[in-house]
Amino acid sequence: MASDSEALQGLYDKHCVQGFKYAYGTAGFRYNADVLDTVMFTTGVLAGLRSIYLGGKTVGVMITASHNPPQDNGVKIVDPRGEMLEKSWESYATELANSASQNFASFQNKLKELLEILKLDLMTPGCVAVARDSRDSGPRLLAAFKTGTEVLANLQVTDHGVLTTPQLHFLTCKTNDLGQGAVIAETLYFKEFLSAWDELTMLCNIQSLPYKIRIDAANGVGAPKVEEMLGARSFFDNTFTVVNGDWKNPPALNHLCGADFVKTNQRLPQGISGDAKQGPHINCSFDGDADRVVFYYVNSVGEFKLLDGDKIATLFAKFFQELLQTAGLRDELQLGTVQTAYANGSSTHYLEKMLGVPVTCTPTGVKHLHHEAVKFDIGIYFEANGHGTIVFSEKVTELVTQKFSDASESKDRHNALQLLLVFSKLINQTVGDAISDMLGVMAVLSILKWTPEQWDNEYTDLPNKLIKVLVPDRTVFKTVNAERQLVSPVGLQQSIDDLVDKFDNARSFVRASGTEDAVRVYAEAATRQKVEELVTMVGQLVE
Ligand code: NG1
Ligand code: ZN
Repeated sequence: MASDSEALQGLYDKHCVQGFKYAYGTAGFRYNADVLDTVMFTTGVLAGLRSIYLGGKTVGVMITASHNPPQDNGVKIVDPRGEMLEKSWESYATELANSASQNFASFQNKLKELLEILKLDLMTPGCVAVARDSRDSGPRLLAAFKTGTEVLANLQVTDHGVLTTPQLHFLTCKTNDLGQGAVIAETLYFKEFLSAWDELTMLCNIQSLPYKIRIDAANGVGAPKVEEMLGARSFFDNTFTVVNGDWKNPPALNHLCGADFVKTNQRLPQGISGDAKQGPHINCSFDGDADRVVFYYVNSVGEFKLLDGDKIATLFAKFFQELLQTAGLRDELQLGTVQTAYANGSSTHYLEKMLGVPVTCTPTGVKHLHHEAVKFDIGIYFEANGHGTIVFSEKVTELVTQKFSDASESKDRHNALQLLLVFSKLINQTVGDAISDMLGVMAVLSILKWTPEQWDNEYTDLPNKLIKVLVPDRTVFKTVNAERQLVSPVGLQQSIDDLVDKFDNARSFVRASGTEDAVRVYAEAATRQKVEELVTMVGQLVE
């Protein structure tokens, strides 16, 4: 405890260094691990304050840099229901970090100011749950974080060790649901999703997966977790293989593998071959903290075919629409999808025009998508990179339960109603979750009896390309209209539009990354060659 100045300075001096300027970005603070000690310390303080502000509810903290290279790390705060930190607190987090990065006096003043604005007392009890991914900077940064929590006198800190990001979100939510005294451990996560899987396979009479699945775990924390989880059920015996599972070798993390590598390069990761002798199978890749998943296969003529976040969203949309129809709830429950500007134009067209499912477009970052998705009764949101989930409103459970008690309903209808409930348990509703999403997709494919090709054939992606352009100052790139139009630098959008007009079926937009010091340029066009041309030309305009 550090209510007096000297003790506070003692804690500050242990980890804080001066000179770096931080900003809470798309997914919290994320930088090279060497510059993170100060912000880890202040995040310890801030997470504690957030818990006190919320009446002692447990606030989660995840130390990870997801798909970024091994030398990076990061930290983000998770609110009590498992959702991302409330927006107004992102500024407090940034201000506190930057004050500490100036000197001790600034930090002390900023802390005092925050306590006054928020009307908080450092003596009030609070709870924080923390976990980290497999990066080698994790333990050092965790220590800085824990020292930060010591600034608060009565803060209970639960260290969950090494977890996937969605496990931490889930456990944070469960801790608050179950209340004081409940034993909250990782086993709860495995139990919850495995029971839903058991229920689903029993209900649909699924004895085994229709084909084998190869999981590229990006040499990250997803590897031991998915092995432990699926290993607990004989159902999965001989049906899954984990490749790139070397999570104890941090330099291998995300290197030539993982969801981001596969999506960005549109090719197979290291360790997975397109060999036809493998027998029927599907592949998927997690990212470094297992909150993203993309699927892929190699077709009969040897082409790599990606089934990304858009394909996952459309698969679920089609499935849930039919389920609602069979359940007799199509008019009563609103199904909708949420995408970002990076969603392939063909997927948006398929959802809106072929399925008739509404699509909302939001800025990049799951916090924006989640916020819109909860406005639907069944809200499906996925970023094209494979980060997403499905959220179910309370009305779903209420209506299903009500209809379920009506004995006059047919057997098919009963089954559909039950399936709706089971899916709401199989899906990790708190945040995108590679393991839970993977099981959700495998469940749908098993029920529909679809091969990867059948899934893929629902619509054809427009050729697309995403590139990074390094610029002297990315903050000058400002956008509106869910990031689809630039308002600064003045005139640039007009030049992009003029270029796009010269191509058929084309689209392109530019925005500053929230997680890397670069500007991203996305383009779609009618052919691969045209998209290469367009993206290169727009890239040149940006430079
Ligand atoms: P930025 O760097 O802001 O584009 C990237 C991803 C986001 C999201 C965050 C958080 C793309 C184009 N952007 O954000 O979708 O996943 O990282 O990890 O994939
Ligand atoms: Zn991630």
